[in-house]
Amino acid sequence: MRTRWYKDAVVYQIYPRSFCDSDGDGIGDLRGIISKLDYLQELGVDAVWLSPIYASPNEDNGYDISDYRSIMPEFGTMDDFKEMVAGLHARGIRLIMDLVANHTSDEHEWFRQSRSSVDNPYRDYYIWRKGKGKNGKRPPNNWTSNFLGPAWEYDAQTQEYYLHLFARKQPDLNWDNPKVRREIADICNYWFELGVDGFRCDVITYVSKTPGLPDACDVPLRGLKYYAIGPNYHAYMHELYLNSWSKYDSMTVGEAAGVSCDDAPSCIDETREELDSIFGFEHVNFCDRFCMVIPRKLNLPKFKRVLARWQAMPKTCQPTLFLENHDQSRSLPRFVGDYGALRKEAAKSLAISMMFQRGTPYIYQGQEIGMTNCAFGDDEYRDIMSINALKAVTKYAPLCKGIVRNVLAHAARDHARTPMQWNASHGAGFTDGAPWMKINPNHTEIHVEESMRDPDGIFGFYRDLLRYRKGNDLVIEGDFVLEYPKDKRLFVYRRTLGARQLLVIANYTNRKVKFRLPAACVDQPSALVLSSYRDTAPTAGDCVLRPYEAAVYEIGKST
Ligand code: TEU
Repeated sequence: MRTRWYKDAVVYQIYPRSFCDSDGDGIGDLRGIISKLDYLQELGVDAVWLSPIYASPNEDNGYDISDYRSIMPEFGTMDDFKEMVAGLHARGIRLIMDLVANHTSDEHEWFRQSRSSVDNPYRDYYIWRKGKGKNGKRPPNNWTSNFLGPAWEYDAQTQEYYLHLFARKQPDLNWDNPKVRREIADICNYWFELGVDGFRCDVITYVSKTPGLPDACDVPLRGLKYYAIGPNYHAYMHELYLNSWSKYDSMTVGEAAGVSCDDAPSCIDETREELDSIFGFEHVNFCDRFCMVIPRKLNLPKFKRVLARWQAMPKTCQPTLFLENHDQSRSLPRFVGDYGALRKEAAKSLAISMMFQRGTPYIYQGQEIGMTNCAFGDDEYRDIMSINALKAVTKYAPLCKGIVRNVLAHAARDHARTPMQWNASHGAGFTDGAPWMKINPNHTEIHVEESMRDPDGIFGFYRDLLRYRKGNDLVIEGDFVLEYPKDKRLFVYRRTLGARQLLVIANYTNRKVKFRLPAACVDQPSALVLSSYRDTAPTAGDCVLRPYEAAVYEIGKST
């Protein structure tokens, strides 16, 4: 029976490589995670989403899988995995694994077979085409890879090209082959039987490609319109639901790059029996992006408008609430900018404005202590996307190197991947050895020990927020009403359920801002639930909000 437990769950994302290293090799691992289970319980999360831990040559840090049924040796063993699952479950925390099924590693056995000859039984597991032009020397179409350059690679063995929407070492699986879809369902069932509670499905909206793979002219990702929610996407998701997800008390969340709010209900409405939820990127994408040379400041009215549209989806559609993940730079510099000495207040203001909306909130490791971006030298980037960008600009447009450096300084995926800051020691409590990537020098001030000790710390704030949220049907299912949509400084909304109301107010600026109580709250008793300042007014009313002051009030209830 599916209980849809995700409707009242807060999920914590772990990027295992950077979370906690137990054996001093500088790389986070499963035993490191096991040592932090009490920490997760103390925070009060209901589930963990674990970025990939399967065998992988690590071209893209595990998002290139070479064996779906085994654990990457750097991360540990199957016994470690079982112990971790038991430890999570003993603490009432569920486990969501990352299902990377749009592509595999080129070192996966399927691909080794596939590339060996045109009549190998695995040939059709991937997308092979003959080249175009005289002697077939041009790629089969003009699509570009998400990681720069053409989306096709020529393979001399059989003199054909294979499609890779990401790195060259990440060939796309051919989901039009029913055998491939059966393999994926079997893989899900294998992990369910090991106790896993659900899947975060990597770029799952890309799995169905338009037949004929036509040339495209969209920018910056040429071809996207021919594979984002392609013609058979819904049929394939429903089939996976029937063959796997529906058989367990599971939850699924799909990474839905290229999907707008208008398309979302068709992907996640409960009646469709496909995915349970998706991550849309409309609210994060208009911030700073690779393709935008100059990083932009947050456009708050637009941000609110996008979020409000997702909130307005039917109640049979579960939104996701997130600002960070392993592909995004940190939310503080990105959504707030110039917070100066008010880092804690700013982090709390962001948390309040996001986590009282309807939906499943996600906290990315380090967000709960307000980790920030890191300054990197060119040779300190570890992400293939950053490395490719620097290589390409050096080769083709050296004069533009400054621009690329600037974009990376704001938007590189590396910012989210610096090791978790547990304490102020040399290895940040992350490792005793040499870390696989740079530790943010600010770990001497920003770290878990400090945050847990501080009575006004961000950690304790998140813990209180999660406690309040748990089981609170007003937060879980109440209606969302955006107030002052055009206001460029304040994010204000109400949640209502019958006669009950919550008022959520967040100042997104480093200035004082006048606040006027929304009409629906006037002349009503109110009580403060949570705020970013210790001495925020105990009842709601017209006031001047301090920089990053944010508060949640129960309305209609007296103090
Ligand atoms: O991400 C897909 C994806 O579209 C992002 O890489 C996107 O390009 C990036 O967010 C822009 O900021 C998923 C994984 O989350 C990512 O880590 C993998 O690299 C990628 O798929 C390939 O598996």
